[in-house]
Amino acid sequence: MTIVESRSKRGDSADGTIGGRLSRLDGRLKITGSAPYALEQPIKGVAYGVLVQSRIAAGRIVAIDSSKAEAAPGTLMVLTPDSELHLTVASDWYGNRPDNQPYYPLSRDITFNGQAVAAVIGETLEQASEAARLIDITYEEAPAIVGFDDPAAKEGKRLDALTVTWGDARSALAAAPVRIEAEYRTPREFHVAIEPHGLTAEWVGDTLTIWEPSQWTHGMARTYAEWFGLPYENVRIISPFIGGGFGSKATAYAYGAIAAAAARRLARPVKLAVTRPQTFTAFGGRAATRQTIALGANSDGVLQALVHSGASETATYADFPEQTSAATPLMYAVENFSAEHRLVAVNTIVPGALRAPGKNPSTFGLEGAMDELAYAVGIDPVEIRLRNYAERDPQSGKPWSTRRLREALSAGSVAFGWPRRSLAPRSMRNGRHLIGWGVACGTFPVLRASSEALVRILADGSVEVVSGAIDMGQGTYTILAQTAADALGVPVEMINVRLGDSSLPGATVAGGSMLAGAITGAVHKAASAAREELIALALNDGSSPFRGTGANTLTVAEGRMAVPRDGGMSISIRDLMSALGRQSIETRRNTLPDNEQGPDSHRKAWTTMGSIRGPTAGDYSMHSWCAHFVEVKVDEDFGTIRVSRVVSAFDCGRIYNPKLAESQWRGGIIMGIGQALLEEGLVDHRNGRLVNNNLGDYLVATNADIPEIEVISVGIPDKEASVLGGKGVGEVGIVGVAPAIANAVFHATGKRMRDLPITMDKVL
Ligand code: MCN
Ligand code: MOS
Repeated sequence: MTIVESRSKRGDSADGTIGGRLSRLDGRLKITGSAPYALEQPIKGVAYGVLVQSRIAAGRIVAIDSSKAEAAPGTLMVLTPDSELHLTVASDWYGNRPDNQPYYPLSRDITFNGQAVAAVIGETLEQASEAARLIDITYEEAPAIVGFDDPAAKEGKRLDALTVTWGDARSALAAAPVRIEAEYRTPREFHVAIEPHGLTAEWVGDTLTIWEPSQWTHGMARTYAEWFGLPYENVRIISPFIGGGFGSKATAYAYGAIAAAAARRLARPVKLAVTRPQTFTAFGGRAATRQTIALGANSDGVLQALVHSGASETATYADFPEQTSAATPLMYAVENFSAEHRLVAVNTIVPGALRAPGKNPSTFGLEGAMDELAYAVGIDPVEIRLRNYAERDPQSGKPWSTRRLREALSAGSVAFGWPRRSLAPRSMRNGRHLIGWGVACGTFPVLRASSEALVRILADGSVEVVSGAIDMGQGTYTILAQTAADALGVPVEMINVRLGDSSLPGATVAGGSMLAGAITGAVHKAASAAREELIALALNDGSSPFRGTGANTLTVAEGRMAVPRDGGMSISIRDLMSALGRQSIETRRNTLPDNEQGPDSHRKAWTTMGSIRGPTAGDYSMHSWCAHFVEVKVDEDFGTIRVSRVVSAFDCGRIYNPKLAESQWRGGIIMGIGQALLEEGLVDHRNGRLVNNNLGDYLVATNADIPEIEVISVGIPDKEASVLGGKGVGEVGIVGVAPAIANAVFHATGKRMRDLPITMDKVL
């Protein structure tokens, strides 16, 4: 899909270059309904698949009778656990793969309520849905562990890789003059992207085309290829537009294997739309967490010890740690430290990554505990964070690449008016409303990955930027047009960006807030190389009009090449291409230098997460940082809580497009407000079923819940973090919002909120 749109009319001359406030190039297409989403692709001859999910949480299917479904009008095929689909287990995220292990996306063994147990393919969606209802399944139910508070749940296994210690935390804690200790909890949370999941799968011979919303076309193509035993090149994932993913669209799931297997059997394209209720169990949301944090400090609030132990829920059949200790070792200087994380197996689908996995629940504990410490010693909560400021990474000992958290605290404090705050809880009010002001910090690591981009200068002077990377709303189309315009010296209107197709050059996942840094780097390098090539041709080619000028250097600006002197010759790139007789100039570059791409083949580098470089892979420790300042109004009679003001300051390095970055931060903050006050997956204790599996009962923040949100950038270019100096933006905004709100509710009411969401019953 090529996007050509006019730029925003802000009159800002820097609009189309890096750092300009260019509006989203895909914005008009999306809001006018002209952006084709995966399931809207008109595929000829498509049949409709409907997924049937288990109604028990643990046990076995003892009988499955699909005769009525098979006989129903329009039924083309019924798949059950007894259908042999001939699939093989694919690699995990990191590229590890067991040898020749068969993969059964449908199974008689049930480990969670909502597990895929059958599918019907019909001529129409209505017929398939009706037939799906007619499948008779007899279960033999086994006792289920419905959550980690279930008496049957175990303490869980400790993950050695997540155990961090230095100094002697327990003795230092015992000796500390001031000690606080508390448990913090977060419930199951879900992505609820507005575009639900699903796909259309079509086979032509042994090539497979999949239209499916994807945060990672290359990674998902690899999975499908491995499931079906195909060469990687034989699978194509097409995903030009995505209605939000938040971590849920980075992986191919069982329903995808089922739809593609059905399409192969039927020799007909199959579309399978996951229904809204099914999106709560067809893939995993954020795991429930609990964590205990003990802080030891002196009477000035200077930390002496931190002891942290956390746990998260996982499935019985696979592990996904929602790492409560993800932020704890990073935020504050402390000489004695210990943290561990346990995984508790319960009957759920394996949880997954949801915006800022780990960092998000981790800061809910730590930033709440720091607030509790501030009150225990009678120090302002901003001041206590400055007193314990980590001047270098306490865990790795490496210097920060850039860490402007002090600047974030100070800019946020000034903009919010924090100095006017009175320390005591319940000391600020407005009529019936108790007013509370809270602060909390957040962080997210800089991850770096190999990604390629192709830049093509065409005969008409326009430029194509091509990559298999995706845009799910975060702004990739737009920032890549800006990056190419900047590097080439071509107006942004002349740039066409093509994304969202695994047959295009390889790119890493739009995840871990790493895509913008990775792919702007590749585009910048490729566009700069294209510009150099064009200049070299203009200087050296026999048919170049610049041959007679005697120039030994040329400039490119606003789509024209010129001799850099007053009155020097200047011609448009289009005329130059024509004079040179060139149809195109094409360059392809990788964002990582050759020596940092690791031993893996390029393909492996962008189809797995195995070669991603973590925040301390080099000489520095690299992270984004933020500080949130929040005001809440709590109705003393009713216990209702409104977030009435938010000011947040961010250090995300250089910002490629402030308009889009601000929108990313606000989006994260809005999700954080929902997380703090509304979101909670509720499990029926009788059958392990998620009861609020719809947008009416699983509450997320709406416009009416959201106040004015002021966001401030305090970042400076970080040359270690990425080619252009930016750090991650997409996830850090949600990190620290919930604890800032909980801290504000304490300030308003005097009650500690350690268990999300903060509902009125907890406040009264
Ligand atoms: N940006 C910038 N300057 C920087 C870095 C980023 O201006 N230094 C802006 C750009 O507009 C860029 C965007 O922020 O497109 C996000 O960049 P980045 O932080 O690199 O994140 P990714 O591109 O890797 O996007 C993934 C990230 C994640 S992991 C989740 S989860 C998330 C998020 O983005 N899901 C989103 N933001 C989302 N936004 C929307 N609308 N929908 C989702 O599902
Ligand atoms: Mo984001 S949870 O890494 O897709």
